[in-house]
Amino acid sequence: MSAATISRRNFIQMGTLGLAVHGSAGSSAAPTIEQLDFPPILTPDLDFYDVSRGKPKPHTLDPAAQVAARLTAETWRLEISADPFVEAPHTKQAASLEKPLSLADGSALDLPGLLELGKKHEVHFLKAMQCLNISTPLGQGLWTGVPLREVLKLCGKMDNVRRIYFWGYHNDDPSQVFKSSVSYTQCMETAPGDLPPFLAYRLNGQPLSLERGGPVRMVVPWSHGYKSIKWLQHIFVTNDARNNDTYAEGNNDPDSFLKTAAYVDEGPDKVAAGQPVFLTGQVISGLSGVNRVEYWLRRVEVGAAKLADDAPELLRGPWLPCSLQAQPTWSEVLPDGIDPRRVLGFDADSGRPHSWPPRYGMCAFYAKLEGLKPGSYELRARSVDLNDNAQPEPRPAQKAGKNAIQMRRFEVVG
Ligand SMILES: Nc1nc2c(c(=O)[nH]1)N[C@H]1C(S)=C(S)[C@@H](COP(=O)(O)O)O[C@H]1N2
Ligand SMILES: [Mo]
Repeated sequence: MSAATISRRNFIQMGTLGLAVHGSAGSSAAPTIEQLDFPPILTPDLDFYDVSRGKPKPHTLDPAAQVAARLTAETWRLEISADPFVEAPHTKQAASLEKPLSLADGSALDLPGLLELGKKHEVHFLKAMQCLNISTPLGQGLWTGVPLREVLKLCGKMDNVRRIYFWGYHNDDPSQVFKSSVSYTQCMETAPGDLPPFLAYRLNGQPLSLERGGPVRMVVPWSHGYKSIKWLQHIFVTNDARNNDTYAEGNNDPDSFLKTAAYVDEGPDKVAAGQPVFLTGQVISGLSGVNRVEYWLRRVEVGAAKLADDAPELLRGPWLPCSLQAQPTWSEVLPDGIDPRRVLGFDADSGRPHSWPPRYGMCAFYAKLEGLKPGSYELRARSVDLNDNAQPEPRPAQKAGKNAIQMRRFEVVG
């Protein structure tokens, strides 16, 4: 990255997810708002920050091993089976499927079969991928696939099904299974204009890479990343109504929705007096939407202790408004052949999202601070949702999703 970069992240992907300023390295001219170069609305497939458990990672397998693991477009198969589990008092009858899909009898679904379903039922959805336990968004993509309920209908009549589990390739080692689930209702019924869980086979208009969970990955639009199982190979219906997602083992809330939250980019430690300071970051629209993003600048002594998110001083502010990145021209941003009017969460007439940023999506925010006197400062940003809850409210429990107020320190030198 050039020396003119004014903001960057810890991640390797900082070139695409972070924010940079155009200009020649070493130039002493202060950057302007027009020079802020926001990360792309659609993160390129291979630029997502990767969160993958287990070994070996599918994308490190050699071509023959990828074929053996059924991780290529030609060899991919999906099995769907029913859980025989019964246990009094909550599960008296076992789940059943009229026509399970199995490798053994040759009925497992292949990719052409899934794409055929797509001709009738295909959905497109713009989603920010955000890990419940990582305090930086992983990327945002335009995901294309088939609703889970349409795939389950291939199995005929289902009885006594209360949850649907799914997991992917795990090197045949049961201890490596990373599984997640949705309830029967979440799978089968979606409010008009709302978003069903779906089996994604394209990202940003291209086949999903193996790195990103291809050939086929689950996408659960409203949730953190742990529901969006990569390298999908198994669906398992059960009458055990409890949520036994692998992620629940880490004390995480396995029913959590994405949280509305502002995430702050890093910036320079020192700024020359007289130069403006830019605050930039990304704001994710969770279940409760985004009303606005605000910042608070606090003058501090060097080495001052960190303030709690509910410290009276912090709540008092003053919190001042940030600007949101302008909405793009969607026909220019979306992949060829994808009509914005057909993207879920977008208006069928105007082709613009029902909100900005779109629900479960994200956009950049920024503020320009000028005239700061020499000294040490802390700069914080927070979102305020459509219910008027300022971050980290209404869900300050971080195991329901990381949304602590983020802070950057810097020094203005005279
Ligand atoms: N099979 C499988 N799917 C998985 C995971 C995994 O470890 N294995 N990690 C999950 C978690 S916790 C997150 S946050 C997202 C990250 O998605 P990404 O790597 O595409 O950014 O993938 C999810 N899907
Ligand atoms: Mo995650």
